[in-house]
Amino acid sequence: MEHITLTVKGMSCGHCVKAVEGSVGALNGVESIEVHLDAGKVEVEFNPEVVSLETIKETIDDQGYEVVS
Ligand SMILES: [Cu+2]
Repeated sequence: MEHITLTVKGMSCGHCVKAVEGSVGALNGVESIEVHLDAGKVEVEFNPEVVSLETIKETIDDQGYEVVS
């Protein structure tokens, strides 16, 4: 299991939190996701053998937010 913290731009309210948590949380291989709205951080625990970091980033991107790092 891998644990990463991403910096994500554009999240501003509870709806954004739900959009990111819901979409990433629905991915196969994602064990847990937590959005820290004030800090603009997204913490993800995932199994890299099942889902790639690239897929996680793209999923956040597809929701309309920008993964900065
Ligand atoms: Cu929002």
